[in-house]
Amino acid sequence: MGFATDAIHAGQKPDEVTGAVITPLYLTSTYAQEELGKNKGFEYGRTHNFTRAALEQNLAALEKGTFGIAYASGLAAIHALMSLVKAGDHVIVTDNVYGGTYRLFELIMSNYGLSYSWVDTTKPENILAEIRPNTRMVHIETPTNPMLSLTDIKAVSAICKEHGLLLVVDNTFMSPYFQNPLTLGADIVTHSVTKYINGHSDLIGGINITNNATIHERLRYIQNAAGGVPSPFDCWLTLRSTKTLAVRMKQHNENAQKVAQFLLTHPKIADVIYPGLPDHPQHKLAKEQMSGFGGMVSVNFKEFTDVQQFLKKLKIFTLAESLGGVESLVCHPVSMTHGSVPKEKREKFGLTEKLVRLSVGIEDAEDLINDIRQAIA
Ligand code: P1T
Repeated sequence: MGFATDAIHAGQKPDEVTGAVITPLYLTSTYAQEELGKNKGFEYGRTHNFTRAALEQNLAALEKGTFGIAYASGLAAIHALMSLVKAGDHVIVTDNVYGGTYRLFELIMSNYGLSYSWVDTTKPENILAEIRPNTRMVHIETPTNPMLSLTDIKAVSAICKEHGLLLVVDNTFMSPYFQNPLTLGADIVTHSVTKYINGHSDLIGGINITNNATIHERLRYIQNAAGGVPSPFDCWLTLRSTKTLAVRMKQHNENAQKVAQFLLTHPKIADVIYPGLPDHPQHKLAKEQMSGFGGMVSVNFKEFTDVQQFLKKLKIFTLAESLGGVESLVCHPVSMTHGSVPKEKREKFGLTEKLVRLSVGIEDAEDLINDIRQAIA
């Protein structure tokens, strides 16, 4: 099936009891058991929920995967992946990831015997150079948040296969509509469902998707044992959202391209970072491994004072953390999403106080450009 068809139908059959076309919302913490050891396959809400299972099947289909395991947040999904490694193991991570991923790995999980190497994965050979006898996993984010740097998933997958390493790809920025890492050799795809997948800025969620039955079995066990599950209502809302993922992503892409083009010509802007621009250093790779360029645009201003004015004067773009919703947001990563990343570390990959990140929504592109024009003036 095509993406839009799967988005609307995968994991969702009409209800067997009433024929309801929309997957029912099962708000229950537990299930009646007929007698000792006899039940309908549902025992307890943390372990089983029909609405959650429908969402897991739906998102797995969109990522061309077999198994989906849902969580209460994107970070809960990434945290669960750390249960696939153990004390003494080493993980290689893209140097520029979401600040919360950095905080989880470097400031929390490192207290439990895990070690991390922060690597510029835009060059796959840098990964090769960091592999140690105890390396078990490579965790990449592509495109990265907020520098929009790309990693060649196929090339990294070849390295991981040769060295017996698990490859995890955080695909939050592209959504399954524009990029499917499992088809490029990744073992696990992780998403902050909070972002494009849900797309309406009204819930927090996460998902891990894999084709590997052994990984699935372990993650399913951890999902129940550690318990970071999403609420049934959030699963139901997300199912409602994925039905329009294809049309939303097309519009995000179209609007972001227009906004990026407009910013390119502005004298107060030093550079515009968008994988869809021919001068993006990895535009060729973007065209190869993604089927679009997404809705995120980052810009470096020439002066920080202009950044402050710009953020104050925007009217349609809201100054807020998060991204991927239908409404346009603007963020100052250094003081907001990436506050936990030390200055020396972030400046190495170009993240300074002059960088502004735009999550371009699906409003009328002309209104968005006019808003930017008045705020930057
Ligand atoms: O917020 P949560 O659902 O827990 O997702 C964490 C996360 C994981 N991966 C990426 C690439 C992300 O961007 C995020 C969350 N990011 C933001 C809140 C932000 O504004 O960048």
